[in-house]
Amino acid sequence: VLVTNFILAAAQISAVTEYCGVNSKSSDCKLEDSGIKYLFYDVNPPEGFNLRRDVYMRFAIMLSEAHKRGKSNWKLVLPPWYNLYHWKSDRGVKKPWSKLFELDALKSFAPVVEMHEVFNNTKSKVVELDTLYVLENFEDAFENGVFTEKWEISRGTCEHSTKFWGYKNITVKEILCVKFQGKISKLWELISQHPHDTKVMFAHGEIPLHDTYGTKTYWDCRKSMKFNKKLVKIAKKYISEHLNCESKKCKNYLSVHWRRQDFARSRGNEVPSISGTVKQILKTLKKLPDITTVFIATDASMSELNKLEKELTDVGYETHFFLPSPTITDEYGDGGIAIIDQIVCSRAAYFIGTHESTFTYRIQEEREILGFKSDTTFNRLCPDTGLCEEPSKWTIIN
Ligand code: GFB
Repeated sequence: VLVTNFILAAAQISAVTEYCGVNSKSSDCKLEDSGIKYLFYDVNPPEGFNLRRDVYMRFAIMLSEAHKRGKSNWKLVLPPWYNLYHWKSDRGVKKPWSKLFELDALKSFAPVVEMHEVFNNTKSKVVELDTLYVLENFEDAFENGVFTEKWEISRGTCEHSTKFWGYKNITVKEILCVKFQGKISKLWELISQHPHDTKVMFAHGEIPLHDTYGTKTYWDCRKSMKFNKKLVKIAKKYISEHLNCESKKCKNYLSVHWRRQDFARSRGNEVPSISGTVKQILKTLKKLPDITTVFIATDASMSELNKLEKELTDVGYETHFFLPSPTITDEYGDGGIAIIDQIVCSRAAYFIGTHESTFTYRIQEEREILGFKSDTTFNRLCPDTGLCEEPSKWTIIN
């Protein structure tokens, strides 16, 4: 009897696997029977694109490592890019990751799915989360001067949104407020408290720390975040037509990431004025006699940018910045334009970034992947006056 039961069970499992396998039509697939579990996450709403990319990596590594240890039924749900504070042209749009990144490349590293795939795999088209964990920081990270990894379900209420990226058909059974400090894999302890859950979500996914910051695994994950091929094509065409280079490692232009707007307002002491910026670019160009072209990536207003451009062209430097066509803006939005700027910056002979901007960090990583020498990458704009701390160098591990 035991053997027969075993054979029957095995046949059932294989039927389900077949039913929900890679080649199955997702609308026919009964997710509830397939044993797949979904991990959703979201990030503090005011956080921008490039911190979100880092939070993605923490979760992707958590899931990829878990897969290696047998937790192969968990999938990470990619939260759509929705109403990001800085992306004014994309209001109300739920942008899937495939618009900005190559999904196959992401999937080659971690078991990820787009939100629309989850809906397609759910017959009722309603996603009911079993538990939403709203993460919060402990008031005091250092108890008696020591940082220990810990979590605690809080009794009180915590701030959270149940809007779920504007979807009306995502609901939640239970919400738990959790004070959390430590590495991301510690979240498995929370998940294991409710072993029957098949859909869990973490709000404030930026609170848990990387398990493996800067290691080979970190870089393998980072390398898998390949930009959407169509965006790469647009950037390459721009570099070829305006910056006169056909290679991934150009020799003939300098690039600058000049972060302004809210960053300049909140970090006035760290960010140079327009003429302070020009002075520093010129100082660097003096050391690079073969370079006469400058590319500026920025979120500055047109009037600020025009001033900067004029000051550079007045002294003989060809100055460029990427102006998207309405078609590109409509198709890819502010996120796509940010990526094009990042690609152009990453291929320059020399790069100067904005101190502590995650937009700059992601360009530096891209340059590490391309194999540029560190001293052409880890350079920063300094404030007009006062100290100018050296930028940290996060070099690649292959
Ligand atoms: O990526 P991001 O969060 O880096 O920057 P920081 C925010 C957004 O600004 C990006 C736009 O998603 C872009 O939409 N942006 C910034 C740019 N620089 C450029 C650029 O050179 N080109 C283009 N096309 N767009 C932090 C935020 O920003 O700044 C925090 O994450 C907070 O939420 C803080 O706002 C002050 O790390 O620079």
